[in-house]
Amino acid sequence: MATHLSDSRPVTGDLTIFDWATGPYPARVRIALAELNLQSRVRFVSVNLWKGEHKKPDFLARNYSGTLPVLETPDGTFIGECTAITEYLDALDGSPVLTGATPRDKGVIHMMSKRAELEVLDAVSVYFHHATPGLGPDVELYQNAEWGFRQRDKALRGMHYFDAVLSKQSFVAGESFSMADITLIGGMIFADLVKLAVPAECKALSLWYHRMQERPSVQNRVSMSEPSVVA
Ligand SMILES: N[C@@H](CCC(=O)N[C@@H](CS)C(=O)NCC(=O)O)C(=O)O
Repeated sequence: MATHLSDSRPVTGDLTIFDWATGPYPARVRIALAELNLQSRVRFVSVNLWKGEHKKPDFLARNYSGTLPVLETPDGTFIGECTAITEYLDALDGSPVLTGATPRDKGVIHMMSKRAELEVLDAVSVYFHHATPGLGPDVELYQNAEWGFRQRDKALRGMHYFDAVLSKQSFVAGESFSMADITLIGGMIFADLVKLAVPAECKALSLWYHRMQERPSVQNRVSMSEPSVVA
């Protein structure tokens, strides 16, 4: 279930996630939660991006960066950044399945996840915020369209890179599903939202994304907190 930022209903889960149900970055944590079967422990608090609630002082006190999602742990610690939240969730029962069980796997997964952020997801995000109306004039206080279009082109180059990776292996960081796949899924979700098409020649990337979209964790990410999301 989801409550609103200003709602004071009692906490039902021991983990609280401040997010926006349809956001591409929140999607990453929602997918991780479902993959780890932790949804029932979470209370979602909806923070309205379109109204700029993530830039208001009470939210900035929880996450200096003014971005979603943010996790509040049972001891009242706030953890921002999808990668950090996923690492926290994956470590809860002592047997990580998304972030690597060996030093080698941890390193490779972190590297490929960071690469998916830098080369695709964050680049699409900059394109959205700078070269499109983004979240609207009340929230987008500075825009630089040229920078936005450069980042769009970077994202398209990134898609070609991941197409080459996925033509040689089943998943982004090797032969099993990991946080790195979740990060790239976030990039593809954002690309869909801004109507940035995957280049036709990126067949391995498209086939991988088709497979990813069949995972229940990806399919059910928005409904995880609906219908009580406050718009
Ligand atoms: N590096 C952050 C980025 C988070 C992010 O950009 N979240 C989006 C939500 S889809 C956001 O808050 N955007 C609002 C803004 O940048 O004004 C992370 O990985 O959590």
